[in-house]
Amino acid sequence: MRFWILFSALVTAMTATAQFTQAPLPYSYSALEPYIDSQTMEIHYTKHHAGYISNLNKAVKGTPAEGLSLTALFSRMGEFPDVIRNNAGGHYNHDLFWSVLSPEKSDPSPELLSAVSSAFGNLDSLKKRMNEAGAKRFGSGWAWLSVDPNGKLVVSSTPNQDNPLMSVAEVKGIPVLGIDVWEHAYYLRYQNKRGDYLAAIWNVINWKEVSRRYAEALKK
Ligand code: MN3
Repeated sequence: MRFWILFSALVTAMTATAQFTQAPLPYSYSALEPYIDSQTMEIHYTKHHAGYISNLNKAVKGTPAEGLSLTALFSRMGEFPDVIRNNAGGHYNHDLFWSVLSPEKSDPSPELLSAVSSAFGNLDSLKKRMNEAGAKRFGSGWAWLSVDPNGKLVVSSTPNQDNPLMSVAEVKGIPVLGIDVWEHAYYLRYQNKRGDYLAAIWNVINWKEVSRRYAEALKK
């Protein structure tokens, strides 16, 4: 554990000059076992997410996108090449994904629960809607729960590394929960059974963080 903290600090120091950096994972690679296996977590965090950040830093350098925040990039997505869209999305989406997972059990806040009830009926219906959105996504992408511009909860899905903050998204909103349905998120443990992965992931959802994001999104 101590080595891991030192290692994370070293990586942070080495990448300090880059515009976009990777926050430490808030738990160990094995923390979400048996629902998400340790090897998947390690490869996902150290190779996939880290790769999006490194490619994003390279892609913005010396272009009009340099110095813009992720949300600024997303709001003007049509102006930038796909390499920025894919890697900026890849960075933001994974950052959000790690934060909405946790080995510690928690419950949605009363405010979130009440919004879920009025939008979907109950929590189980929300899970069903999210799982359908994830299962129906052809190829790679994400399932999202977002607060739409009218302050209502909405479920959607995006292809590749797109997200609901992007000006190019079909359904726009501020995401409060995102589930990665790329094969790299589940293949080692679940192989082609995306539905089994989606059913299992609800055991490790960090409802405390989803509730915090919901409260934040309503203020915007
Ligand atoms: Mn991923």
